[in-house]
Amino acid sequence: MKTYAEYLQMVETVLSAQLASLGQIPEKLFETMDYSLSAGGKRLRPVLLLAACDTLGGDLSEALPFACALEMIHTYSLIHDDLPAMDNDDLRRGRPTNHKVFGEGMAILAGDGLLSAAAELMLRAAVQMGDLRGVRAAEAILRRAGVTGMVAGQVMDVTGEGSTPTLEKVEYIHLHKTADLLTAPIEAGFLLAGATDEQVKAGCAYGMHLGLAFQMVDDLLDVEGESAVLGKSIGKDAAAGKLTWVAVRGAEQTRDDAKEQVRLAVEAMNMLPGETNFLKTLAQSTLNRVQ
Ligand code: GRG
Repeated sequence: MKTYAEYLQMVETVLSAQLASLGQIPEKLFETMDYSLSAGGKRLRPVLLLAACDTLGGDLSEALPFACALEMIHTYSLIHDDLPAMDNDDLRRGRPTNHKVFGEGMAILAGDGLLSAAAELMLRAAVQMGDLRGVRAAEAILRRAGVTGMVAGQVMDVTGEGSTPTLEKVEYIHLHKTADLLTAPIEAGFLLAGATDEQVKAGCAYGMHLGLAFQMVDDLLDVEGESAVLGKSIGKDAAAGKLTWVAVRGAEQTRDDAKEQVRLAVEAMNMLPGETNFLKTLAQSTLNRVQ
């Protein structure tokens, strides 16, 4: 197993090059996509994918294109979420948002481009692998990013704005908008490593609990965090009447709920062979994150 910084470095080194490897991308389109893609961020999803694959003894060079593709999908979702028609944000990853720099039309196209590039990269890698592991990993990532996953969660987030917050609605948003895209790397990383169905199931349970905890802490940071450290605006959820965990449960209970989700994530990892300490520690660190 490697450290977080080492997995992150593996991703940073090839991320823009993976995009460029698709061929003759119009210069303006590449610049717009790469502006957000290379802006940093924690790279949590690709790091999770590499670590999950490593945990079960998989081949990291096979997993790398899938890790990059997942970060492209995450970046597209941030670009589209920041648009005036959605969250209308000016600041992301410490930089002006994509549409502020390139205009709304190009920001929409950059998101479209990143999503389709991700699918193309994963399927190209799957063809090269020549067995079904890559296809299954691509399917898992696209499913969790898609119309029963992140997009479904975002729809509830957008349409629920201003409505009465209920636990049922907020749980649906957290599970799909956030937890699905944090489960995707574990599911895909395990599939690439040739995991059994039972192992994939335990990995998905870990991802779901980690994702719920991550979003609970995100909701807390929107109330209590620092914009300069987070690299994005804060205080917007309550102002926009967003359905958040804090709105339903209050800050104190949200902290306890997040702790419980982390406990369940760690418990799910206990059922697995291999060096699971990295994933356990990462789940625990979610509770203290300030970014
Ligand atoms: C546009 C279909 C569509 C979905 C958008 C990403 C998203 C869904 C909404 C952004 C707002 C939000 C709070 C999403 C929940 C997931 C989340 C906390 C995203 C931010 O992820 P980080 O903290 O960001 O991993 P970095 O910049 O570190 O990658």
